[in-house]
Amino acid sequence: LEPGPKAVMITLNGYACQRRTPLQHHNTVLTEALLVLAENAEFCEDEGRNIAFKRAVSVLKALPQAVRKMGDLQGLPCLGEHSQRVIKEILEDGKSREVETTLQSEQYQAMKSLTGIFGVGVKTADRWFREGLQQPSDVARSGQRLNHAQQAGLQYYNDLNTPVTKAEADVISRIVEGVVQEVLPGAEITLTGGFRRGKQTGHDVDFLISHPEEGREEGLLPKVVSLLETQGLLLYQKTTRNSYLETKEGPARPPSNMDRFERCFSIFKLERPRHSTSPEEPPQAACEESPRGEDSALEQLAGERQDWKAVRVDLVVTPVSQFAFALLGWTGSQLFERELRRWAGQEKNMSLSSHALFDNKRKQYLRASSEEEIFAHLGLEYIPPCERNA
Ligand code: DGT
Ligand code: MG
Repeated sequence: LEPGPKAVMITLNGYACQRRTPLQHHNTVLTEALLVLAENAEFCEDEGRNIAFKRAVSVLKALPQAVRKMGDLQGLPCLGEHSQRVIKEILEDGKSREVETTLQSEQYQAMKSLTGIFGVGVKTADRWFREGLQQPSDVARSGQRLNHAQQAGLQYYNDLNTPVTKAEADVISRIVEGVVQEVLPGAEITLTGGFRRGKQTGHDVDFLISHPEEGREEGLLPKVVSLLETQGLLLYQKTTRNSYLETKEGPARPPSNMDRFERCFSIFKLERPRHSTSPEEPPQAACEESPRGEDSALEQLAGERQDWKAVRVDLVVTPVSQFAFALLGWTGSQLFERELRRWAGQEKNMSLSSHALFDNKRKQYLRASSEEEIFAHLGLEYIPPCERNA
């Protein structure tokens, strides 16, 4: 009897921060479907279900090959009954009824459009939806009271929903670098977020700003922002002050998602390179097809196609003693971060934030000047940024 092809059982660790998750993977049909359900759970404020689907997705992303049959999933962590049901249906029928229904539902579509407005979260979007608003143009017409962020979000809706390219991120890097050097020579900027993980596009551009001498970074951000404003480079900005404090007892509150760095949420006004003369990758290709091009009211809202593009930029200032933690915390992915904190708490009795790592048993902070040291403190194998795409 000929031996059949040997079944190779893949084993994966239970926490995403113990796994290598590349940007490109073999199961996009499955992950895209499950992400719709994750997103829908988020819209319904069902966090448990949202995370469960995202964990399932991250396991599929880490697989070295495409899933072809349910047996391929044997022994894998984080694949709950619901996710398995969806996967089974897609493997058998090519699609999932639940996913199709979700994609077509009025609520899902409205929530997706409305939460796509910068400054609008699930709670606001849900209230608007229940008031009968379904898209940004409805909001504009309805005379809702909007805060400054939301006004900017509406005004630049099309641009802010067009992916930012790596080429655009590089142009912004040079602008930020120049301004930061002018304000404080010797200060350093680092591109973080998805671009540091190797993504070619993103929804925003994230930077850390620091100075090799502790304390020199204080007071830097308002000056940087004001210089950017003077140069007409900002369409919107909101700066929050640093509110981080260390105590002997450890982090004052359980580490939350929001960190306490001095930080500027902004919208840059980025010149579009001219077609013929620019050596840059022209962003036009990405902009031609607006994701909501059918909405003419919005086209008017955004005005004529300008020779600039609105781009979301986050500037975060960190003292050099916290730099490694900030770098790890801002590189993402979001799920990778969440899993790191869960690992620290559940497996190591430690509290990890973008500022520090605290050992709850020994009641002491564990210092680190590189990401490698933080992984070592946590007893984890080092995972480079390009493999943190969980
Ligand atoms: P993108 O921009 O769509 O390509 O995706 P990312 O991965 O760059 O995600 P983004 O820009 O939302 O955030 C970058 C990482 O920074 C993400 O993994 C989570 C983290 N992050 C975002 N906002 C905060 C925050 O307020 N506090 C902390 N500690 N981390 C944050
Ligand atoms: Mg980002």
